[in-house]
Order: sequence, then structure tokens, then C-alpha cells
Amino acid sequence: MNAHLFFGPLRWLRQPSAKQSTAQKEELQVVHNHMIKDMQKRFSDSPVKILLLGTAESGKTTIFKQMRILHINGFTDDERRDRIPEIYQNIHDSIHQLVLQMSLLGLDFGSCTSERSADYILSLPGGAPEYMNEEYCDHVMTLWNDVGIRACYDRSNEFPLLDSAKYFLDNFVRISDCEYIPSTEDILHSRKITTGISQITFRVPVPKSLGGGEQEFRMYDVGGQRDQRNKWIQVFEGIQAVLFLVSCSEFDQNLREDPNQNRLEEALKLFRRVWQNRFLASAGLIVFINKYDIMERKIRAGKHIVDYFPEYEEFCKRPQQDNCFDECDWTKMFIKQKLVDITQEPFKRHSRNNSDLITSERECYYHFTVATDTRCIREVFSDVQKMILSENMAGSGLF
Ligand SMILES: Nc1nc2c(ncn2[C@@H]2O[C@H](COP(=O)(O)OP(=O)(O)OP(=O)(O)O)[C@@H](O)[C@H]2O)c(=O)[nH]1
Ligand SMILES: [Mg+2]
Repeated sequence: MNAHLFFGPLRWLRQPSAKQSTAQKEELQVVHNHMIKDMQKRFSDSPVKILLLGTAESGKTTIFKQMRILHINGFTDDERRDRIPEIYQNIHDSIHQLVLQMSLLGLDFGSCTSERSADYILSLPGGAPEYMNEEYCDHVMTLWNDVGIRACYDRSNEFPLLDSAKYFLDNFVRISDCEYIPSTEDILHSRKITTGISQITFRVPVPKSLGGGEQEFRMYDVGGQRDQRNKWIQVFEGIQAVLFLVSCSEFDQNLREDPNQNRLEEALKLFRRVWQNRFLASAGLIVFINKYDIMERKIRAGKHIVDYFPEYEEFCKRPQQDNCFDECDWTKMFIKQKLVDITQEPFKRHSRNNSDLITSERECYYHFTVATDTRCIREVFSDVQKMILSENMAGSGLF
């Protein structure tokens, strides 16, 4: 169904007004109730389509996995076991990258034993071992405990390293056990680049205030790397809400696909293109300002957004914002403001004969999220779901 039609039908149908006679009121009430039932049936018959968008590694697939955990039945033991090669690969890529960067950054290992472990890792072919043999595990552990490798990790904003590197290496003893079955948290932290388009369908209960019953949702996940974005248009048709993910921890990192491009700058540019995209003009837009756990860790470790976005200094001179107590809060607000500013920019909308300069009056909604935290996503998604349903109902003229 076309998203515009979904948001806009039956605006003429209003509740009976005080000026009408009792007979007219009763008649209208019957029609009104009938229409509510009809709308509810139509909503639950046709899925609400949500599209996840954002740059690479912003957390789209992690949200997708959360929907499975929250609204379907999570992962079976077989499905968990199927993830083992991916997790081993994440560990291998992380330690391999750290070892490689040691010489590029001119860092020294803390011991000769670590140097030998580094030679061992570099001598292996690119893929992770199929199972964790003792020799491999000893070398990984030696390296992860090395002071030089830790110094290298502290500079990991200067090269591409998986965000979950620390999580997996800290949990290496558990993961390398021969009886290992990935936990839900492990699955949420594992990373595999998305190259196709995936969809998941689930039903959620609708609050009584919005008519009760159940609503079907269909969520689409796409790849965020530059060479994947030309596929996005295939799923624009009928989308009612776009969940746009921006990783707020990436202010000091550059893209894997273009080492000269700041990741947060890229995310903002992409957001502008999505906000102004005419095929998505009638879809609701919700932004997840994601990975604030990593952002907070970075700021506590002494990183500052002002070193990458000098305009932050001016921003902080504004009158104290309600929720800003420390640098983490100011950084979050600064990034949010950048997104808000984009939604207020006039832009050109091309029609058949002319191109008008317009400012969109659409509402955009913002949430700060940690996509790997199921509790956080449960709360945020419940708000998102209510918002989408009430927008649909409001569009129907019934509420
Ligand atoms: N700590 C932390 N890690 C996160 C968060 N969100 C995502 N991650 C991790 O970041 C990595 C990348 O997340 P994905 O969900 O694969 O990113 P994506 O947007 O699907 O990336 P593409 O498929 O390349 O477009 C994974 O290892 C996730 O576990 C977060 O809020 N906090
Ligand atoms: Mg993905």
C-alpha cells in the first residue's frame, strides 16, 4: 500500500458534534464505530513497513536482531551454533588488525613473547581457525594482555577496528571453550557486513488506547556501505517509517571505504539525503542516535568532539540546556542539534516543470540508543511503535 494513502484516508469522518440532533448523533456514532473497526482491520491486515537506514556499522542489523529477540522467539541452539564462525572471524580480524597497526603506528610490544605471538598471528591465512586450538588461544591471550597492544587499542579511532573487539577479546576464555554456545549478547555484538536486503515480520499487541488487538510490522535491513546504497530504492515503496541510525561514537573515526572522510560527517550528509528524498517524503522519520555507550567511554578516556567539529565550542556557549550536565550530555545534544538543523534547511524539490525551494514540515523523532542493549531497545521501540500507530490513526481522522 502507498504510504501516503496509509497516512491520509478518511480525514472527513469526524466524531458527532454538539450541534447535531440525537438521531443524527446516534447514526454518526454507529458509522464512526464501524469505521474504527474497519480501520483497525485494515491496519492489522496490512503490515506497517519500517526501513532501517544509516551508514555502515551504525547498528541497523543489531536493531534487526533485537526485533527477533523481542517479538519472535530469539535464537535456537542450532542458530546460535551457526554464529560461531562469524564470532571467531570477528576475534581473528580484531587481533590481526591490532597486530598489523603496531608497526604502522610505531608502537613496541611489551615482551619478546608477544612479538613471537604477533609473528604467529601474521603468519596465519586471513580466515579464523575452524576451532580454537590451544596454540592459537595462547597467542591471542598473550597479545590481548600486552601493554603495547592495549596502547594500540587506545588509538583504534585511527584505523578501522570492530566496535566489539574489546567485548570479544575480554570474553575470549569463555568463547574459546570447546563447548561454547554463543549467548544472546554475543550474537548482538557479532558483526557481519550486510550486502543484500533482509526482512523480518512480527506482530505486536496494540495498546487499548489505540484500538487494541495486534499489528503486524515488517522491517527491512539494508547494507550501509557506500556501494550498497544504490539498492535501497528497491524497498522505498510503501514504507511508513524510516528508522535512521547515526552512531554518535564515530566523531573521531574515518570511513573504511574512504579513509579521508569523517564518519559522523558522512552520516549527517546521508541523513540530509534521506530527509530530502522525495520517495520517502510521506514516511515518518525516526532517528536513533546510537552507540552512546561507546561515545561515553571515549569521552571518559579523554577524547573530545571539539577536536573534530570545532563549532562544538560555540554550541556550548548557548544557555545551559535542561539535560546537559557534563561533556557526554553536551556531545549528545550537539549531534542531535546537527540533525535538527538539517531538517530545517530549505531544499529543492523537483517537479515536472519547475523546482521549488521548500522546507519540510514533517516531524522528526529522536532517541538515544544502545542497540546491543535489549532493555533499551524494548523501551524505545515501544515508543516508536505507539508513535507510528497513532500517526496512522491521526491520519485516518478517527482520533
Ligand atoms: N557497544 C555497542 N555496539 C554496538 C551498538 N550498536 C551496534 N553495535 C555493534 O556495532 C557493530 C556494527 O553493527 P551492525 O548492526 O552490524 O551495523 P550495520 O549498520 O548493520 O552495518 P552494515 O551492515 O555494514 O550497514 C556490531 O558489532 C554491533 O554489535 C551500540 O549501541 N553499542
Ligand atoms: Mg548490517
